[in-house]
Amino acid sequence: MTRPTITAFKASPDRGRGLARDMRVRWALEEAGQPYDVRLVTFEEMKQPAHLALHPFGQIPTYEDGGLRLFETGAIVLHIATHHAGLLPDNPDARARAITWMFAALGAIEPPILELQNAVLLERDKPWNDERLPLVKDRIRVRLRQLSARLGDAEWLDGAFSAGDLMMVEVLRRLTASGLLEEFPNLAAYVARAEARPAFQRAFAAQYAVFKAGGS
Ligand code: GTB
Repeated sequence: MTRPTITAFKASPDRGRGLARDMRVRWALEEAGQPYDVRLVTFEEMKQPAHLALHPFGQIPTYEDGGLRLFETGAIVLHIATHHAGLLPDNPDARARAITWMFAALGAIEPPILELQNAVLLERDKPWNDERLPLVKDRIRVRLRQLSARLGDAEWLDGAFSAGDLMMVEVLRRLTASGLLEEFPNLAAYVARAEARPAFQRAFAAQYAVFKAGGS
């Protein structure tokens, strides 16, 4: 791995709150101690051929390292974790379990959370939204209850902190504004514990600096 370049929003709609998905990649690179460059793109640039060649869906983040070009945060974080120490255990079974948690974050926990964000941001004025919103929130609660039971009093999901925790925490952080996380104190504490990690703090500061430099 040489020095990779990632893409991020030139003007993130989250106003520096570290909720856009470049945060996952920044955090993984910080945990790995891997310096990186960032190319900031506008929404218009993301839909142009140059960016579409990197990301077929015209989104951020992307990841370039030498001749390698990746998109999708799951694939990017897994690539980083595979090429650096610290994000995946050496033991093959423990490694497979950590990767399972990455998939669980993206495949089991994130989808209902995205439904809530669509309901709140894109479907607010639909006549059926008031009726649907409680159903969407309850679907999230089902998953949070199960995750909370599994985590119990443990510090991390499976032994030492791993890319599985990184991805899970990043997905859970998307619930910040909803208040749902606070219904599960061990999950709220889990997220707070992860956010206190120096690597998270560096990643957060780096994305916040982009927002501040935007003059807002
Ligand atoms: N599955 C892909 C992955 O994991 O990499 C999803 C990538 C994705 O959704 N990227 C978003 C994007 O590029 C940015 S993170 N959207 C622009 C587009 O699709 O045109 C999503 C996001 C955006 C804003 C906030 N926010 O303001 O709080 C939070 C998250």
